[in-house]
Amino acid sequence: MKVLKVETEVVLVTLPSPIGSALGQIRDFGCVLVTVRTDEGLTGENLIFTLNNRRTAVLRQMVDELADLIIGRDAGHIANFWTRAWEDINFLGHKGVPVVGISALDGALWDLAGKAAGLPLYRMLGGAHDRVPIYHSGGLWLSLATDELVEEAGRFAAEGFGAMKMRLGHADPKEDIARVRAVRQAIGPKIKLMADANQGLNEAQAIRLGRMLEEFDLTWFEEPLPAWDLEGLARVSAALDTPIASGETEYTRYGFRRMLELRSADILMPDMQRVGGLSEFIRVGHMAESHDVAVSSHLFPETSIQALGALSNAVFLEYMPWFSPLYNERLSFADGCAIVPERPGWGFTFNRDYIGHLRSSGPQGA
Ligand code: SMN
Ligand code: MG
Repeated sequence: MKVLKVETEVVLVTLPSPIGSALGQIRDFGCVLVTVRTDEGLTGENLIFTLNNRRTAVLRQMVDELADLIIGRDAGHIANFWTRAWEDINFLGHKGVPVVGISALDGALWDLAGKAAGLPLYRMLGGAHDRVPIYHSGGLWLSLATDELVEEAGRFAAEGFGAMKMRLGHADPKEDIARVRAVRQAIGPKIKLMADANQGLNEAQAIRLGRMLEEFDLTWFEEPLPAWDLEGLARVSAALDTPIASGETEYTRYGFRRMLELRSADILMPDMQRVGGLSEFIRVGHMAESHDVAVSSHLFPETSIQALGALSNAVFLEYMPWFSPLYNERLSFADGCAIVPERPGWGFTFNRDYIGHLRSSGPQGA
């Protein structure tokens, strides 16, 4: 099966209301939808995005300009594409937009491979679990007042979520502590709670805040430090009993190898578009397993679930429903877990009606 062509299109996905995090306010997402077409009529799909639609055109251009590496080639030679693309991006660099471009095509090729084999990707990659514990990440934002936080946490618990994540980042750490205390009191001791600082602290602040957070039995304390400070993160990790989760802003096996060597984090959380696609997510997952380190995921629940379903050391899928309306299918849940779809490929296909509606009504139609 040969690749005939690669199509990209941009859609703007807008949140019902803006949300606040230490990364700043988030209003919408510029999504680049990628479709790889083959001579046998099968198509592979994938998506990448930018926050607040900033530089979406740059991402799209990156994918368009990597497409020549797969057109006319065997669609099943995914590792071959990856290696050639790695050489091809050398001049621009092995992080950032070039890697996101590789991720986009890698994922679409895997979707094709799964569809061609009639298998969900987690089975093609070895099949470790048919369900993965989830935590609700689509809420508990910094922009909520404490009473709103408590109300939302109670609602997630009532909906059956056994784990959820809140955000940290108030100028006064006492305010962060008060908010974590309020949420913990609202959900009780059994529901798992994570907290994400989104890189907002320095080493001393992170250790201090982390120590104050120990009493709330957090499942993890996420991204306390700027993403580049892996040595500092290792020191924060060593100083605290609470597990540290990080890696959503890290790239490829080389970035994660360094995190593992330094023991920067207890839980790695590859982001499907930054890590280098499904190929690299799995490489990182296996490398983490060889260090007895756990993996979670970052955003992209519909695709990340196939990676985590293939990894024995997977602990949690981040459930963030931002892009769910772009698909025809929905994740299904049971007992605090998401069920790994048994449909071929990702098991999620683009909802062309909804995408058509977004493209005709949105300012970004392209
Ligand atoms: C996050 C990342 C990007 C946008 C919003 C929230 C956050 C997470 O770090 O882990 O979900
Ligand atoms: Mg995070």
